[in-house]
Amino acid sequence: MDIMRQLFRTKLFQPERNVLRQCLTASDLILLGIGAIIGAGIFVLTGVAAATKAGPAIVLSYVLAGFASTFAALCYAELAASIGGAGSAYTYAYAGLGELIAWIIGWDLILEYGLGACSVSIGWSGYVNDVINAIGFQIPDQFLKCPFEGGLVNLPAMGIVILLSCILGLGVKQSANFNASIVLIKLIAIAVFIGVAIQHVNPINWSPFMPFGWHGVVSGAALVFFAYIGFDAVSTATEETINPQKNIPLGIIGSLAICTVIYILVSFLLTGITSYTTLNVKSPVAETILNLGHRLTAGIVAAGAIAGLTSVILIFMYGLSRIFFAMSRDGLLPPLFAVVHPKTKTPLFIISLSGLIIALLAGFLPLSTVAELVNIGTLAAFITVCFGVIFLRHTQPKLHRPFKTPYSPLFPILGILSCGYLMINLPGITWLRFIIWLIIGLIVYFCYGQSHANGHGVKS
Ligand code: ALA
Repeated sequence: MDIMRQLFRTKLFQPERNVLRQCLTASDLILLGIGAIIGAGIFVLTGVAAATKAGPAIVLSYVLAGFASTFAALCYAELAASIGGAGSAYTYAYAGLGELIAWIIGWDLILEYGLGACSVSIGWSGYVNDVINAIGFQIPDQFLKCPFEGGLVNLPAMGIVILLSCILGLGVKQSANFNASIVLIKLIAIAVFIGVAIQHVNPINWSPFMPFGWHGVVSGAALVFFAYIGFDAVSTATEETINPQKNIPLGIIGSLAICTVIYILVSFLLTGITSYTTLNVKSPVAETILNLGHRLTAGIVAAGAIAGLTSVILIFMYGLSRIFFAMSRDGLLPPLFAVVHPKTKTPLFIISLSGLIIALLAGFLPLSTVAELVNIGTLAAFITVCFGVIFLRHTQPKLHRPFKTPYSPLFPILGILSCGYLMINLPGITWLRFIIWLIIGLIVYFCYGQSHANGHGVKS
């Protein structure tokens, strides 16, 4: 503890301890959003969701999940522009709904971003291994699987998390530039896929369109909702954005709109070029295009998928560090988490610590089954944000709102209902795990957060 205190007092950690660098533009934010949104959802989950849940109607699942996300995104845009803060939904809840609700949402966001980064890094490892195998090399099995799966450690998953933590530590502009280049790769890959797939569509593949009925479409939507998660991470960049009141709504809504169009196109084409029954494989988009005889395109799609997964991990880890930063600045978590390095202007300590923890989890746990926890956590945050818009319009009608959710309270209510509908379609075991996570959070709050809170969050 003494060492910690001394470290905390050193010059390195003193000047402008809690101030981040304001340098992100609207295009940085749109790319940040696309970076966080397009990843395992479209490149991996679409296959299993089409094959086992929705059939060719997976496109409707995407439309449905897109609606739920749009209502939530509009509410996020309103609160981010009028309240601001690096803590996203946590900060809005603090300003409008009080400390305990804010804590619960903050804890919930830690689950979303932490577990999200972790599960996507495990998927990343699988994809990279496929590519390494395809070019004739092999990583020994014990370095690809965690002990629960008969291996020693998942080294690639650990490696990517550590590498991305280092990039995040360098500075937010550096991270945004790195993100922009990998987003470009994935967008090119998607464009190439669309260009090739359009020539191979056979309408017979769309029949029967809804083999599992409407129920299949809805449970498919609850699963592919994962593909939309990430636009909310844009709101964690509020304190690092130039003119956030205008640019954050642009970043959130712009990135979601672009990705929704891409998802509808890709899922429609994917089920049009092959029978949905063939899609339950690890890399459905790349494999389908390979089966059509397009080796080069399949390689480009695989590269795009790896780029996609990389940017998702990067932005989720970015979001996680900013949530920790905001909660710590309000006293709910130890003060060291909010210390900003004077040179890089990034919360270096918490980036390193969370990077280390995520790397360990990714290396030693089989987290794939826990991915649905990310969905339930995110849906809970979305519902709170929609509710926050209705509540704040009522309690603080004069609050300056540079962006307003249209048709309020109708749209926020539709957001609550659609997210709630997706939530109740998640498996019982996911609910149980989520409740256990929240109980652990309440214990931490009552043992630490409540007595250390400094009330700053109320003034956000
Ligand atoms: N939306 C992100 C993905 O699909 C989480 O990987």
